[in-house]
Amino acid sequence: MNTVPYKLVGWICVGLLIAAVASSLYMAKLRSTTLKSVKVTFVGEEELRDHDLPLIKQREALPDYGLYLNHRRHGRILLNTHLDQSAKEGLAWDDFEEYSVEDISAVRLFDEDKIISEDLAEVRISAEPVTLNEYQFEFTVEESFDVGLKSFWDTPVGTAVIWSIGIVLLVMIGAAIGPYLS
Ligand SMILES: [Ca+2]
Ligand SMILES: [Ca+2]
Repeated sequence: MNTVPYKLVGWICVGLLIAAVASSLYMAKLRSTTLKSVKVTFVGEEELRDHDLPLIKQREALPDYGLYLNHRRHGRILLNTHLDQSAKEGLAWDDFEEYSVEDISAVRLFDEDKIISEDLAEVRISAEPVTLNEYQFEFTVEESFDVGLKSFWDTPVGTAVIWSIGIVLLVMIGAAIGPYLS
């Protein structure tokens, strides 16, 4: 009974497995910065209004701010809208699924409207506050290894790595029981 090829296959598999797991851990670490909240403050003089009519529907005239996250692989993710609220004191969005900042290419602010919503500003996530078109964006991030790993495994390379781990494990099981079958 010649067991050498099985041993060799086994060691190659162990090497591949270590490489696959190590690359996953490394990539997950790189992608672990997670977006937790976005705060938008209107810093200009005159904030937009839905209408300028005096006396009637003054509350409804306040803007209706909404946010989109632009996900690199899944497209636009719409967050909730703050209906009829000024952003002069700052409005926060913090109740949404966690995403790696590596996956979010841009954040877009708009005013929701029944007919056509108006885009107000689109910025990239940054450590420092960003101001565009009189809106200041502040981002809060947190480190999350889980989110980084999920993000990496969601990429084509990450998916290939998961498949290779699965295949290697199958080959290892085959190599382990192979000698007993031959
Ligand atoms: Ca409104
Ligand atoms: Ca509106």
